[in-house]
Amino acid sequence: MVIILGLGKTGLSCVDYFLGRGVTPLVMDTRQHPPGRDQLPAGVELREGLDEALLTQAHLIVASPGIPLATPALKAAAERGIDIVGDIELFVRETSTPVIAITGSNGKSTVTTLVGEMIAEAGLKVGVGGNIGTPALSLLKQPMDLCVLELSSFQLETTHSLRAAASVVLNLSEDHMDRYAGMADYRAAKQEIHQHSQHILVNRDDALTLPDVGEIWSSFGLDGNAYGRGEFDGELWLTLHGEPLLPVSEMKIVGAHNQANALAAMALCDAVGIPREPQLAVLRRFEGLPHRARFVREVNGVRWINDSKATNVGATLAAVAGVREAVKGRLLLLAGGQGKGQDFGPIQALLGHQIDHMYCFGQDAELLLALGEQTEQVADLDAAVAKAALDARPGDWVLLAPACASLDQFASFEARGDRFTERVMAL
Ligand code: LK4
Repeated sequence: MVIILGLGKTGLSCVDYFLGRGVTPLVMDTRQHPPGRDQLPAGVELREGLDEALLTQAHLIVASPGIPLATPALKAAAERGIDIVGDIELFVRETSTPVIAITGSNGKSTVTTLVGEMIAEAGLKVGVGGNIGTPALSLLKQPMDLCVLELSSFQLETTHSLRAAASVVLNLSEDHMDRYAGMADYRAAKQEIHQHSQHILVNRDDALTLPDVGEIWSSFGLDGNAYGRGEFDGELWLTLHGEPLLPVSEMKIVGAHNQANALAAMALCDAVGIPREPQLAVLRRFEGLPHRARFVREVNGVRWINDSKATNVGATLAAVAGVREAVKGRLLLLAGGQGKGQDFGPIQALLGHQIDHMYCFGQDAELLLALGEQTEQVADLDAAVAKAALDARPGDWVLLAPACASLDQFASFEARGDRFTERVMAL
């Protein structure tokens, strides 16, 4: 018996995978109305709650990244020697396509998208998926020369057979402290990506990205070494071993963090033999991801920016650093949701300096409210938009970069960003 734990888009891709191999799985989900239940094929049973007696009889359990392995029923199954895997493990067991594997606390969707576009631009067939967009198992339906996977720490916890052609941990900052015992534990989950990798790429500006075992293939960073940066004719360039590759002024995505993302994408493409020209063509045209530092609208001289994808403190810091220089007036930040046990200290350090005022909403609003004088609590995101619109003066910018997961109030950060955009367009 195969049990799929957790439905949603990924759970459905697992159901589809097993049905295609003549196995009818059983689906369990702790939620009363799990997303995707209306698309469940006829004949596949969905049970509410985790039935420990059944779980401990399974031959294979496929666990959703949304369900902790520390859940008692799963621990009981693991203790009985039952194989517990994730959808990524099933995918890598099945495919012979070389995989470029990307993780990190921030930037992974951007780098995954860049690498995917660079490979396509080089004329190769590429599959892009994992934690971004398409579940990995759905990629098996298309012909692929190369595959680019964005992997979360939760996905890596249930993946053991990955042998990446190239792998990277882009950076590490606090996130998911509600699911990990501490940073060491979180880092250990991420480092699994390098097991048996053919090209290990590290961020030389972030010591936590260095592997404990395995040989480093190359590094990226903001200085002049390896994949790095340098000045030529008074302009900042992306470089390789000090040789100029592209002036950063030719890229549409801005900020040091995006220059690091661009360097990482080029390094990963070099590792698998993608030529430079298609890499540069993509870097010149890429405008950034939806919900990632996206300009929504200017109303009465006030600019509104959507960075709903900022689901942790590190992402909020990058968003603030990315826009601050361009802001002539004040920067008003909308933040809140599920803090996941993070330390909000780094945001406190910017209050009254880079961040002039913060509107706090959602589950952990009070933790944010307590950071300083320049904070106020509002009922929800709609109220935050309404209040900021009243307060803002010409020259001010309003930034949604919540530093929190959205799941207390929204289906996803995308739904949160869509709602923000809708409210701003209605002003
Ligand atoms: N059985 C079961 C079962 C019960 C409950 C499965 C799944 C759930 C809850 O659903 C989740 C779906 C996606 C829980 C998640 C999840 C994704 C928990 C955590 C993640 S995540 O950490 O990969 N991504 C969130 C984050 O980075 O905080 C994204 C948050 C957001 O979109 O705002």
